[in-house]
Amino acid sequence: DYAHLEDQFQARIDAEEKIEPKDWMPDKYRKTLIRQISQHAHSEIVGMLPEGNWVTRAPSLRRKVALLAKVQDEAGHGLYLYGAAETLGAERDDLLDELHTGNAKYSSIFNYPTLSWADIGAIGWLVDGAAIMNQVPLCRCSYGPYARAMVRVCKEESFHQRQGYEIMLTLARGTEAQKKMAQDALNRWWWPSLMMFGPNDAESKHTAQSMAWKIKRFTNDELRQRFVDITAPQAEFIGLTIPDEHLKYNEETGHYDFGPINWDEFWQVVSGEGPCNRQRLKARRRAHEEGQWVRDAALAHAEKRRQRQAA
Ligand code: FAQ
Repeated sequence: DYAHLEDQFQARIDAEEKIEPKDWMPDKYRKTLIRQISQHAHSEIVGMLPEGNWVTRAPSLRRKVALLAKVQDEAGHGLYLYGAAETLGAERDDLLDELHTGNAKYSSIFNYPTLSWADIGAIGWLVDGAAIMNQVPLCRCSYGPYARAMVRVCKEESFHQRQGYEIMLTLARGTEAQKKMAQDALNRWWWPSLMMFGPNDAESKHTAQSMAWKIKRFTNDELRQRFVDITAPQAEFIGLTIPDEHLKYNEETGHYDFGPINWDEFWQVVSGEGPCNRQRLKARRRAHEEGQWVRDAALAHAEKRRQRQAA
């Protein structure tokens, strides 16, 4: 019976076995994974927009090449992740519909605007930095296809993080105006980056079950703390100031203490009312509509090949 199957399933999880697509799994495990993986895929795809805004305005050929490569990597991550969600029985068209109708979530961070070139540095350093912190443990996620997809994604994210940090370093060591631009970008991206890790543990409705199923290996607050601990000395090294008067190394705990997060802002952005939510969804819907001919052509080509093989 179902309870017995569930016990066996949990025993496999406890023994660190990977769960594969054809294995039995509780409905809620499947639903949780489809939710998380598809939100993750949408984040990668929507995440191309803020940076895409600067591809034509990169300050040098070298910067442009790196940025183009990064944005293309994100498209690739989105595709592996939709593929991983499909192994659970989800249909890609349905997932995209959910995104385009505004029903599916994607990371809050991509609803903020990129106002200067320094924002490209700040995104690589902070947003990819936060993404790696969250995704390295996902390489050990109990669901095989998601865990394996994360291995390559993390390698690419780590290159993204370094290119961003290097942009910030260069600006911070540049002219007064460049240093000011870097500081302004850090001021605007710092708090939204901390929000990427999700609500505090006490407010996180999914964490307990996702930890028991070893989908998540650390809680939202644990990963957020780790991110602050690693990033604070990096800011100091390049001579920029994190916009938090409470940020201070705590000798006793061995961690940085930091100030309160504005959760009202977070929930507002998550509910569709952030600075760029409408603009992002509009751009995605338009890209999807304008891509219709590509999907039609691919289907027609596949059909032609099928007929040729049958003949
Ligand atoms: N934004 O109970 P929890 C990237 C929602 S990295 C929007 O804590 P959970 C790379 C959450 O869905 C960014 N919504 O949920 C890149 C839930 O709502 P629901 C993507 C958020 O799942 C870099 C509710 O709040 N990374 O794209 C956010 O246990 C640069 C309650 O929350 C991933 O998706 C948020 N920040 O923990 C690309 C990683 N936080 O679904 C381009 C995989 C929470 O019940 C440029 N995902 N919510 O309606 C995860 O690790 C988890 O899903 C968390 C949330 C940690 C995000």
